[in-house]
Amino acid sequence: MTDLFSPARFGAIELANRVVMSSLTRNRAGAGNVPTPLVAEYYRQRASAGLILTEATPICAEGHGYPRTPGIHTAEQVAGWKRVTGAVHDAGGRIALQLWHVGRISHPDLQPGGAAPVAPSAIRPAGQVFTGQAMKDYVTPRALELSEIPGLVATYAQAARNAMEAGFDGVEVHAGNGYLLDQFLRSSTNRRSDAYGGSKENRARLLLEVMEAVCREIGADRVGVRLSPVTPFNDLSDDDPQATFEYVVARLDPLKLAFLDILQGTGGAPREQWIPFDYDRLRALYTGNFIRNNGYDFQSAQQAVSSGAADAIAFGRLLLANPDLVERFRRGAPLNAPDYETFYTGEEKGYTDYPFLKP
Ligand code: 8OZ
Repeated sequence: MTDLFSPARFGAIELANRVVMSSLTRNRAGAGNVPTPLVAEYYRQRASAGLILTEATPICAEGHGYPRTPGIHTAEQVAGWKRVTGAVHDAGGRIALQLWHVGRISHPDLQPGGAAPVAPSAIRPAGQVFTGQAMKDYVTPRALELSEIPGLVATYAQAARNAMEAGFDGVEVHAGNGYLLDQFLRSSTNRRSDAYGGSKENRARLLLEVMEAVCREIGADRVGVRLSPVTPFNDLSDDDPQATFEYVVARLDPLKLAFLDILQGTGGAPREQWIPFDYDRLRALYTGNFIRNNGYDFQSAQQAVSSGAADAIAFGRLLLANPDLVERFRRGAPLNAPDYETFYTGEEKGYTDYPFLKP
């Protein structure tokens, strides 16, 4: 019987088990947004997970919206990531890079030349952004010109190429959580009147072009995608998320990707507060490897994998706080509690100092 400890093959990637490390922003990159040896140590510690999905990683300078997030668009960043992939591979793990563009979730202080961030439409997000010095209100973004879209698609493909050069086993395109591709997908942030806005078919067009370009660049069997159909994080929503995301998943299926990674529910909110959505419909529409994410514990994860509801489960906070989560699950051992104060700050504190089980 297949369970959480069973090996799996996701496209070209062999997983030792079905415990996936979810992408987690940790803000520990060094100068030039380069991953440091400390970042390599953090991922190495978690290499017993079947697959690590890295923190969200900007594909270009305009894709940044937070301080100290490591990029994949300079030679120094590629060299820094080589340290990370080498450390994880030496420890027997597998690691895919999450490709990210924040779109409007940025600020001129974080953009080249102090320019406005880009987005599908000039709609300002509610809320504030930390620019590295201060909290500032979001600004009204600049709507991308139609003529800029092919260059953007090519930038994703180039970033995937850079990830291969850095030694990653694959990439995950980040199309969730209110960032650029999600801003195109969901109706509240996409008011375009061209081929990339309006109907769900048009709103999905950019993501599908990005997926096709990235697959052409590195092979579909090393490419996954993250979707989050209902999270309101970063101030967006969809008029009919079920219809939008059923369409997206049906169009992704024939690409024969390595995996589809679905963030269920609403950020860190408890299950009772989740916006209703039928994730089983997405599972039924998708014939490839299906990762579910958010709020699982050992029991519910085992149940999901052994019933076939998922091929793997991604864990965020549990793997953050328990580098040896797989072994703890195996032994039924107690878990370290995550320290929320050090999620986004603290260097090694709350990063590489969570204790392992005694042998
Ligand atoms: C938390 C803080 C900053 C970024 C996401 C990349 O939600 C993020 C993120 C999360 O996908």
